[in-house]
Amino acid sequence: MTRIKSPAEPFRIKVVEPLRRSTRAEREAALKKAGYNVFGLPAGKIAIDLLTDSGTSAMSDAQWAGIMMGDESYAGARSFFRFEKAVKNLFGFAHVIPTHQGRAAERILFETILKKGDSVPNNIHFDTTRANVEVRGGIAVDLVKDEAYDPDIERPFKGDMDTAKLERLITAKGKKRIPLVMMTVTNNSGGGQPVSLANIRAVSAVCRRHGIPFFFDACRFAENAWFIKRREPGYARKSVAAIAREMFACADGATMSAKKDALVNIGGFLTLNDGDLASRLKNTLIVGEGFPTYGGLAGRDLEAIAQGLAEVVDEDYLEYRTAHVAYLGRLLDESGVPIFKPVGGHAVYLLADRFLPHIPRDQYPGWALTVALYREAGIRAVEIGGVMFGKLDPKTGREVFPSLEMVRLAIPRRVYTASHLEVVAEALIALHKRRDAIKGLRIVEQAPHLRHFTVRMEELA
Ligand code: P71
Repeated sequence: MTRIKSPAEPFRIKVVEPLRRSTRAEREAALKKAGYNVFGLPAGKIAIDLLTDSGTSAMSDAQWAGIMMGDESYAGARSFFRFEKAVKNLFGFAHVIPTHQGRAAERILFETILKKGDSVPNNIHFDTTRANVEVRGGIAVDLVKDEAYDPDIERPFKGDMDTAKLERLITAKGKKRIPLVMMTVTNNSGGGQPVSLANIRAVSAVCRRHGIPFFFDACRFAENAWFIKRREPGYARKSVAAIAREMFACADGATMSAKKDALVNIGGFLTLNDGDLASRLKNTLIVGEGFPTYGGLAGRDLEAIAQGLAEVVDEDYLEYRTAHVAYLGRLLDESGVPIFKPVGGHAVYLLADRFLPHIPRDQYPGWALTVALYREAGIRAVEIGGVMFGKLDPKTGREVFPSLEMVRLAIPRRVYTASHLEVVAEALIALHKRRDAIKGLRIVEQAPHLRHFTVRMEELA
């Protein structure tokens, strides 16, 4: 399998952390105790952890140096101003409000602007965004182009929103019931696919025409900008930083989980142009997160974000990053393991319904695959399918499933080498050969929102 070449890491390793081994019996016991939910596993019993790329990056020497330089003043810390400058430099909005992570930015935003019954369009909402809309009685509407749901068409920008669907929604609901339009870059629930600048401009034009604010869910903005540079005509010679600025110039603001493309372990922010709204958001922030110059973070965290934002737009890094993820995709694809195509920016998504055609959707094939992968190889992945996004239809009492049933192998940034990816590919190829032995599951216990985090399951005989 090493015929396919892996990209060379554009860094050398200065600090290491041992990987842990476990026996199959230990993993079996851990699964049982966790209710067959990989979120419940102790990380000490995991060999390679691909649960998420969020908050799992390795920081650079310059970021660690920044940690020592953190100014921990309650108000007006030097670190805040450095952070604010770094965010403004790439995002270009007038106001920057730190939060402890992305979902706090979402909560504060929706708490302030969303009324019961309002609709919030997005290309596809990720789980926390959807939950933050829905817990306030809002309706989260996914308006991505249909091609996003076809895992086989190789198109460059499968994260693009369908502007005709957006126009129809605005006509149907009225612009007063749509407090904002969001756009997730890259589109995490749809295979980590990028959105083109042409589409960003088109969506922005629709929003401006109707006077509806347009916000990015910007977690993976740098990976998105890299794909624009590589795939969209006219951008090959622009810098990723310039492309990012061009993206954000089309919008009114953004929520950001810094745990992804700011290369840090914790943090987030809200950034926007509207001064009145910024003041209202800060009032909400003070009640729940902290004073507006730290927003639930330590000064050192703000330093690390500022430095991370400078590093993430480095083009050697982004070329390696996307090639590294694509390398795992190619190893799997060449061996007939079904994956979503093309490979996204931060993860390879397995097509669980094709991997396990003998398991019906109501026995959660994606979830079953995460259990099997851990049991066999100590590798942790996450289901992005029927458990994460399934809904009970109040009329029929039956579960309605999202169209894609996937398992995401999210690759932490600067953490694993190409050899680790080869171990993952080998385990999955072996599992695919023995797939008939994998069993479906049923839900024993679940929470009303974001059930995947705490659900308890039982394997079916
Ligand atoms: C990811 C996560 C974090 C996560 C979520 C569910 C299970 C496991 C891990 C978080 C996102 C995201 C997008 C597009 C907002 C958030 C929230 N993603 N928007 O993909 O992907 O950010 O975690 O900092 O609160 O693993 P937050």
